[in-house]
Parts: sequence; C-alpha cells; structure tokens
Amino acid sequence: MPDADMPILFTYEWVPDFPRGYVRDLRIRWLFHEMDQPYRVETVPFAPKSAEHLAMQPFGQVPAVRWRGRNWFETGAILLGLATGHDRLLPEARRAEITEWLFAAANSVEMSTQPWIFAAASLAAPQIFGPAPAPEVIERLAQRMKTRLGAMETVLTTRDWLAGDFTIADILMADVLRIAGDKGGLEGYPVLQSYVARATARPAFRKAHADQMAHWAAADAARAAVA
Ligand SMILES: N[C@@H](CCC(=O)N[C@@H](CS)C(=O)NCC(=O)O)C(=O)O
Repeated sequence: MPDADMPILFTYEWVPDFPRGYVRDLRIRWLFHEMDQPYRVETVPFAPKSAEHLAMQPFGQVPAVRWRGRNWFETGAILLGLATGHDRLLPEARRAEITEWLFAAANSVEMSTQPWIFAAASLAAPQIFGPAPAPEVIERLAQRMKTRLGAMETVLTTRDWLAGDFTIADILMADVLRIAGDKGGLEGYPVLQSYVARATARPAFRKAHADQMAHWAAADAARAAVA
C-alpha cells in the first residue's frame, strides 16, 4: 500500500507508566486491526500542546487520525467515520443502533466511570492526580457508576454483543468497561466481566494493546538514547 493511502494515527510521543495500555489511541488501533487496515503512527507532545496538534484536535487530546485528506478527532466519531462502508463493523442496517451505543459508551457509561477512576486514583496517588475528594463524594461517584454498570449488566445478560455481531460499538463500550474493570470497578458484575474478557480475547485487541505498549517502549528507548 502506498504510504499516502495509509491512515496516520496521532498519539503522544511519551507518557509515564500509569496510562500505558489505556491511552485512547488503543481504540483506533483496535479498529484498524479489526479492519486489517495498516496504519502508521505520528506523535505529538503531551505538553505544551503544539499548534499542529490543536489544529487537528481542538482540546489537544489524542487520538486524532489523518486519512484521505481529512483530519478526524473524537474517538466515537473516528470509529463511525472510518468504519463507514465496513459490512461487519458497521452494518448499514444497524447504523442507528450502533450510533446509540457509541454515544452511550462515551456519554453515559464513561461519563460515570471516569470520575470514579480519577477519584480513586487521587486517593492512591495524590502527588500525581491531586488531592482526593472527601469519602462521601467518592461514594456518590461509585453509586452513580454502579447505576450505569447495573444497566449494562442487564443489557448484556441477553446478548454477546451490543448490536448483533461484534461492531465498533463493542470496541468503545468494551474498552470503557475494561478500564473500569482494571481499577476494580466491575466487581459484582459477572456479565460485564465476561463481556470484557470476550472482547479483549479478540486478536485485534491483543495486537492493538501490544502495538501501544511497543510504542511506549520505543519512546523510552529514544529518551534513553539522548539522555
Ligand atoms: N473525548 C475524547 C477524549 C480523549 C482523551 O481524553 N484523551 C486523553 C488521552 S486517553 C488525553 O489526550 N488527555 C490529555 C488532555 O486531556 O490534555 C475522545 O474520546 O477522543
């Protein structure tokens, strides 16, 4: 494949250990492996945010993708845009349902898991994440998250995947739940644990995860070489 036809995935040039394996470029790597679509990676500094980065991603976040003359940002939109036309990952007949689940993953489920994850992280490492909220605040965040997880547990009790076979909706939802699960958030949710296990057993997830970890290892090596 000529290089010009290959999508470019933008991620950070380096991050410390704790977010490795969780940086959201993994969700796009996962998509590319599901599609058997080769891609290459370019990097942006975490800080300060470069003008090129902000031109692609107005919040200075990752992932961003450049492909076929267009820049894409926001993981859900990238998944929808890049999988369009792919019969298995985004079957046209189920587009509306898949879109609903993408928004649900980002806007309802991750919206409840992220604040709890950050609060728990502050408790464990305030020097990195800032002062921990009061215990009753953390408890309220946990309860809010459990409401959403309970609903997802019910949904996934009667199906393996969110919209028929595995689709891009499962990439986003499973990864949101994986991160919460790795922090202990899925205790008491056996259906969600099985869903995450099923999703992350897919070769495309494994390759995506390995690619991201290899990226950070190469970044460490590059830093060591100039030190
Ligand atoms: N809604 C965005 C969130 C992206 C996001 O939070 N990216 C993190 C990395 S996983 C980031 O770049 N954080 C640094 C920052 O917000 O400055 C998406 O899903 O693409």
